[in-house]
Amino acid sequence: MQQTLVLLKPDCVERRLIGEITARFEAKGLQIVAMKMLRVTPELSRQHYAEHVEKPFYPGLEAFITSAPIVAMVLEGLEAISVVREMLGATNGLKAAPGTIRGDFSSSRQMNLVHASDGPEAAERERQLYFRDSEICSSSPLLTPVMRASDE
Ligand code: FUP
Repeated sequence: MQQTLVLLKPDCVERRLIGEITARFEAKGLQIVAMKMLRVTPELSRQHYAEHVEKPFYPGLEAFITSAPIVAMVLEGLEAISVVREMLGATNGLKAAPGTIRGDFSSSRQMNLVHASDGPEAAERERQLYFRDSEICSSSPLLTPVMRASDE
C-alpha cells in the first residue's frame, strides 16, 4: 500500500474542476486519507519546488501556484504513486494523452491542473510539507473486497 501527495492547482480550483478530477481518483479505487484547501505561500512554493527554484521558469511557476487557493490531498492505494502519475499524463497538457487528466482538461505546460509525487521519497517529503501525521485518516474501506482480490 502506498500514499502519494496530490495538489489540485489554482487553475483546477478556479475552473471548478475539483469535483470532476477528485471523482476520477475515487472511481479508480484510490482512497482519500487527507484533504484540505490552502493558499501556497512563496516559502512553501520554494520548498515544494526545491529542485526547480534556480530554473528560468521558476518565477512564473511560483506566481501561478500562489495565485489562488489549491486543494491538497493524500491518496492511498496499491502502487498509488505510479497509478496517479499515469492518470495525470505528461507534464505538458498539449502532449498528454487523451484519457489522462491533463490530456482531457489542459492545453498548457504550466497550467496542468494537478501535481502528484513522482516517487516514494518525494511522496513522503511532500506529504510532510502539507500534512501533519495526525491529519492522515487511514481506514479499511468496506468496498475493498469488491474492488480487488484479497491476494492483490
Ligand atoms: P511534473 O512532475 O509533471 O509535475 O513536472 P515537473 O516536475 O517537470 O515540473 C513541475 C512544474 O513546473 C510543472 F507542473 C509545470 C511547471 N513547468 C513550467 O511551468 N515550465 C517548464 O518549462 C517546466 C515545468
